[in-house]
Amino acid sequence: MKFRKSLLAAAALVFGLATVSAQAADTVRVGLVVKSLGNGFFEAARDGAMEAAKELGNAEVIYTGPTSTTAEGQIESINALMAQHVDAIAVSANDPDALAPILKRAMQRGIKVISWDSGVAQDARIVHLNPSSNALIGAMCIKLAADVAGQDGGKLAILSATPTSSNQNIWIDEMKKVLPDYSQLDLIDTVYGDDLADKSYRETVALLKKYPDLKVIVAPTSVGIVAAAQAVEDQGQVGKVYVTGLGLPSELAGHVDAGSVKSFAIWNPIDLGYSAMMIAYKLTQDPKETQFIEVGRMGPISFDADGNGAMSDPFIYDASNVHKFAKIF
Ligand code: RAM
Repeated sequence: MKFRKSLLAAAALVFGLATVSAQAADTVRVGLVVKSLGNGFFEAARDGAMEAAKELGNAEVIYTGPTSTTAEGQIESINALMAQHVDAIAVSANDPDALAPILKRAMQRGIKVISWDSGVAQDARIVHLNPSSNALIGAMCIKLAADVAGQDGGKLAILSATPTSSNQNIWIDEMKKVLPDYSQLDLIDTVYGDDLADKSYRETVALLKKYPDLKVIVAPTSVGIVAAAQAVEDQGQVGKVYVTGLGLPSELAGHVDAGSVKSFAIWNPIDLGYSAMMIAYKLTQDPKETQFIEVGRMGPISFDADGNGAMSDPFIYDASNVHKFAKIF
């Protein structure tokens, strides 16, 4: 920031640019790197980050990411942000390890790096913001599956995002921890749709063909859950196979109406983007405060010794409330 400020001051002197204000140079620029562009979940998070920037007054969000959910694409986005001399980077990672070298380089250059939603290796960021307690998210997904499967239970499959998404992998581990408490549920497969609508759809159709007695698909991804619901409807399996997991009310209301989804969960993605932006900004102002960060309207968020913090609890949506929340995110 200081370097940019002196460069701008020099430019003002040399070229007589009296209008280059100190305020513009003081703007804190935060690169918000998402798993991929075109994902409604991240677009809602972007809106929250922009709200935080407005509230802060001297902050700017640079929303970026690859068109597909690859680590390579994210490395390109991060390189571009470094070339723009941003002050902070807040990333939801497609791969915790592949991004580590470039993020460490960014930190060596003074850029404050955090991860949010999907974490990176601990030494490649200052803190990581989980949307909620990972154990709670995993337990909630299985509880929703058990509820919809009823007393008789049945076969369960998981449709995840990419195999290297740290958030989905942690949630799946948490699901497996509670599954022994649900003897009526039988986890028979885990497949990956890579947070691509068409691949998630194809993987679901393949699951339906491979396991004719499948009862529930748990998709802990907002892209996967929509594709799975659509596939169940298109294959004429409504009422026989149910889809649950994590998704956006705005993208699932129609599928709740269609009956392929009875209930699902999510935290507020607008709040998550807002919080990530606030935390990244605060670290540029007070880099030593990494344990207890004031996050505007969300209140304080505390981070443990490993730098992990959680925002808030997920909320459950069903026919009674999905249309109301569909107007928000
Ligand atoms: C997708 C992404 C994101 C996840 C949500 C629930 O949009 O995989 O990382 O948090 O689903």
